[in-house]
Order: sequence, then C-alpha cells, then structure tokens
Amino acid sequence: MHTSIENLLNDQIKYEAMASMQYLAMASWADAEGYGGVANFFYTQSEEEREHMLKLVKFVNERGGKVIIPSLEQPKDSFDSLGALFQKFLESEVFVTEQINTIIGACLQEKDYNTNNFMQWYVTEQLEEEATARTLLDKLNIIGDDKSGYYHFDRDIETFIQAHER
Ligand code: OFO
Repeated sequence: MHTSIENLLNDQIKYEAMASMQYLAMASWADAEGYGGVANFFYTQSEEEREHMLKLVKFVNERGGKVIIPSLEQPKDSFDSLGALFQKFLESEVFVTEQINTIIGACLQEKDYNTNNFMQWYVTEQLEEEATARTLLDKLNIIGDDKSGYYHFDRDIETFIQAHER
C-alpha cells in the first residue's frame, strides 16, 4: 500500500473514532436531558461509527499497512437545543464525507483500485447518513422552539429512522 494512502486511511480511522465518541457524548447529553428517543438514536450512531473505524483497521492490516490507533480530543458535550445537537451531527457527517472524497481522489491518482473499491461502501453510507441528518434537521427547524414539538420529535425519531432506512 502506498504510504500516502496508508496515512489517509489512518486519518480516517481517527475521524471515524472521533465521530463515534462525539455521538456517544451527544447520546449521553440527550439521555440526561430526558430525550430518550434521541439518546437511542445517537447511541446507535456511535456504535455504527465504531464499526466504520473497525472496518478500516482490519482493511489496513489485511493490506499489510501499519495501523495507528489515535488519541482523541474530548468531544463537545453540551448543546443549547436539539437543533444545535442535530446541526453538529450534520457538520460531523459533512466533514467525514469530505475526507472520504479526499481518499477516493488519492486512490485514483495512485491507481489503488482495491482501496478505491473498498471505500465505495463509505461513499454510499455517507449519502444515507447526510440525508438522515438533513431530514431530521429540517424537521427541527419547522418545530422551532415548540416544547411539545420536541416531545413528538423525540417519540417519533425511531419510527422515522426505521421508515427512512426501508
Ligand atoms: Fe458517518 O461517518 Fe462513518 O463513515
């Protein structure tokens, strides 16, 4: 594996780990605020990001590269509102998408079609996650400051996600 690709994949391991910890902090915040549905949503997201990280760790090892397990900064753990929480979710996903696109670009440049092929799974995954984040944020923008709207959003989020993923 070309060193530049190996470095980028190690960076990506860090970004997926950061997303996992960020979503865990968001789940915990929502839990403490009494938003059980939102908390479950982010606990699940956190697990998914950990799986994305693991997939990369295994891939780099399989290809004979050297994996670096990163140290991480403390994630943001307080939010002004559910809107701010989901804004952070969208920003995090947009950032990850940009990094994945950078890897794809480098793979094509280095003619590393194997890694390019592997990374296509992440491209599809990011499309879905960004769409979910935007849809939920749109709903919260409609709700505005309405407390009963927050209540319904929290109650309905799991049903919404299941329907969206079908
Ligand atoms: Fe949604 O961040 Fe992983 O890929």
